[in-house]
Amino acid sequence: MENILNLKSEILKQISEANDLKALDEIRVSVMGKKGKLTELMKGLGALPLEEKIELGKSLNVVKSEIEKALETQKSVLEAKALNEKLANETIDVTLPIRPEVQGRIHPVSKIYEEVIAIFGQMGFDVAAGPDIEDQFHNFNALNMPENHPARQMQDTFYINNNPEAPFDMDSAYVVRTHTSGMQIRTMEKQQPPIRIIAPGRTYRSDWDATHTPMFHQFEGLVIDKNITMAHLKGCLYDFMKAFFELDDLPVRYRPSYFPFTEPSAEMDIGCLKTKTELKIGAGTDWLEVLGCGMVHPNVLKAGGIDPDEYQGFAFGMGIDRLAMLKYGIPDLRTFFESDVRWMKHYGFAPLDFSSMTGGLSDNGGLTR
Ligand code: 2NL
Repeated sequence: MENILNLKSEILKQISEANDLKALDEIRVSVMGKKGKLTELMKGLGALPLEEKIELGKSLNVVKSEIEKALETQKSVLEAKALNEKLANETIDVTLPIRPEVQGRIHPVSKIYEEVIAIFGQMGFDVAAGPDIEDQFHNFNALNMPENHPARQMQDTFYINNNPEAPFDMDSAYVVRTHTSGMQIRTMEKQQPPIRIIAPGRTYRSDWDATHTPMFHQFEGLVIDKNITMAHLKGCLYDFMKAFFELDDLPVRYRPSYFPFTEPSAEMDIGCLKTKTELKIGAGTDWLEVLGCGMVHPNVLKAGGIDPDEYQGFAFGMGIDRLAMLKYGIPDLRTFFESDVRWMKHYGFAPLDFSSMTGGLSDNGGLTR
């Protein structure tokens, strides 16, 4: 009996001295756990004579509930203490500035891509989509470029070996598209006029210098209806150039040219001033070639399933990368695709700054480029 009372006061002392919840739980286990001191004593009761068993059992139960109560009390004391410590230490200074987020940048090509779509979207053009890997009909034949056409030669076009098991067959091979025209042919196949689309996307040619990369971006446009003329072509492209370069008064001229898929064909120049170090668009006496265009060749209409005696239209094509180089004064095209973050920091645009005709095409959300 004496022992039990000693043990009790010893345990109660330990409990009151426990500093944290972990220590308290260790005490609980050492007393009430499977091999705990009190548990062992309870187990020992079985071996005692009845009288003693009853008396000792009673006292042990009293001691046990006292200890349980003490554990419970100390537990809430320690929990309150832990919470108070947390509240005291973990203060939040709401006046601190937010941590700087790592912010991505919009690539100049993506920026121009959006701008071009915004301008032509405003003029009522749809945006076509199509595969990067084309069959030769959609990339060449339908565009009035027969089998022996020089542009089909291996040195310009990337041919795809469809079947590595068989010897390479140039005639049936697929190509990675050398222009986006295949999309326009596919649109004609699906849809009768009126057609008013632009076809932007990646294009591929085997070429590598300061103004040529093997992958580059292009957009082409196609307008077909019953009475579309060269006057529509001129008005449409003039409006586009003024919107794109954000100039109300932009000198333009059209020079006769040749493309297999248009007749007549022309190249469009815009007025500019070229100095040794600078290119200023919209002023001066120099000319800069910006795109190719023309009236769609009857053979191309036929290949797309459109009757050239009933319909006619114009088409144009230009390089998106070249436009970006011109608009932002970036000298080497190869740097566009090197994925250098320093380059992106310098030439890239603030994210979430979408190009729109109302919001300002080249507005940069108040952030520097
Ligand atoms: C250039 C010239 C051009 C076209 C592309 C075209 C497409 C169809 C029918 C007729 Cl489906 N023409 N595209 C027409 C004229 C010029 O591109 O210098 N591109 C970078």
